Amino acid sequence: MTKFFQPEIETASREEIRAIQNEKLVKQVKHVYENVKYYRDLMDEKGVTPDDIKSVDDIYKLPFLTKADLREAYPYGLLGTDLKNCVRIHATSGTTGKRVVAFYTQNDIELWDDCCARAIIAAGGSSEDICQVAYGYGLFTGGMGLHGGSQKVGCLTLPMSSGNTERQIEFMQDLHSTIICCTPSYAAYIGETLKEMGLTPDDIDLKAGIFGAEPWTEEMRRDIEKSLGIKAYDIYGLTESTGPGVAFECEAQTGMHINEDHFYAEIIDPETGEVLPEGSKGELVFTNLDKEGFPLLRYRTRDICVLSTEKCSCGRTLIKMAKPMGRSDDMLIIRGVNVFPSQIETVLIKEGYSPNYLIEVDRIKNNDTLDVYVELSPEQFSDTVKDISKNEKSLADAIIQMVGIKPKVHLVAPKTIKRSEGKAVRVIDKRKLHD
Ligand code: DLL
Repeated sequence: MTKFFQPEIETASREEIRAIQNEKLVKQVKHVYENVKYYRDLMDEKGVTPDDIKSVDDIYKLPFLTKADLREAYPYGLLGTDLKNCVRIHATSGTTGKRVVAFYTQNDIELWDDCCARAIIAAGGSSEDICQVAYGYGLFTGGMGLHGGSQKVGCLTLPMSSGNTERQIEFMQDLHSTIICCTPSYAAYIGETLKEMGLTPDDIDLKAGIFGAEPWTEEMRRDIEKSLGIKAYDIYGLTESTGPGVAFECEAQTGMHINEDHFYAEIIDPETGEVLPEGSKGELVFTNLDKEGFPLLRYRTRDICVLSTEKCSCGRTLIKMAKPMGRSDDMLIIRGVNVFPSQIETVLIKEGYSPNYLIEVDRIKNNDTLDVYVELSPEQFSDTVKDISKNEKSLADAIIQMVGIKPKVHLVAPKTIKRSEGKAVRVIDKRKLHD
């Protein structure tokens, strides 16, 4: 079985990768300077010219782009080529403000498909596989991205999109799907539905899942692997950079290899913007090295993670990023303490609860409150009221240990928390309503 989709890149020496990046960056900066007025103005303001960028060592000289820039330049201000050369757009859902619209030329789509094909092969996929794509299709990049990768590998591709969960399982059984691609929260829901339909992992042929688009914990990974009888692989990406496939996990399951021939990654201090050395935790910044439609340079993702060039047992030399445990703007500050929803998820699953939960933050009489609603399984629900309140207390204690502040835990009846077919909504911050 082929282990790599493009071994010449995936296993190139670090020097070769660096040489490719240097060459592409110099070309891309020149191109952007000449063609994207918005970015040229930022460079002029900073007093940088394309001649100042001779290799990736000079990248720190370039200005950053932020989500605010994307909003200001919406929709065409950061376009890198004539609109007539573009063949597709994708967009973010725009729940946190104006949506981001990204443009793709035919070449951009080809390279994006390659990135997703690398991810599918790394998850053990081949042209023998039947790949069920249950990410949403449409403006969201998940469906079309994995779809393109799956076809490139030569898998039989099932463009299911998300939702209609029982039908997903019927197709899975009838067509013998071997790979599923969807968000981790939807994978958990599919696992739950499988059980409710009276089926077990032995009744389906899935062997691998490629899950991303939202933060998920190692505990959740184990839960999904068990409920579907598969190996679960992480995949990362963002609309601004292209979509899924910016980075992907291999069999080592210890972080995601970044497709460095297309995306140059940096970790910066989110406060000062200073580039941090390898191994430091900070904000991930990406430069599109060869994107034509939407060539963003030094885009601040707000995702917090760590990079590592440590040798990987899979043989790939591409740098690895750790699982991002949320965006800097997902971080809740409750009574002055930083809390990531993923920390609470880790505790819940470790304590034997389901990944169906909702965190509600509010401010009452100037005091922040933290309520965690956790759904019980039907077996857990049959406990007595006394047991349930004892369990609420012990779960609250476990959460204090992890995050340092006391929540009010509510163990609620099965099926009372809304299931996710795409990106799960884990937090309701009511304080924002009062502001
Ligand atoms: O979520 C692209 C995607 C689709 C990735 C399918 C993987 C699979 P956006 O909707 O623009 O694009 O959201 C991008 O989602 O900045 C991260 O905060 C988060 N994210 C994406 N993948 C992961 C992951 C798609 N594997 C934003 N782990 C990113 C944690 C992730 N967070």
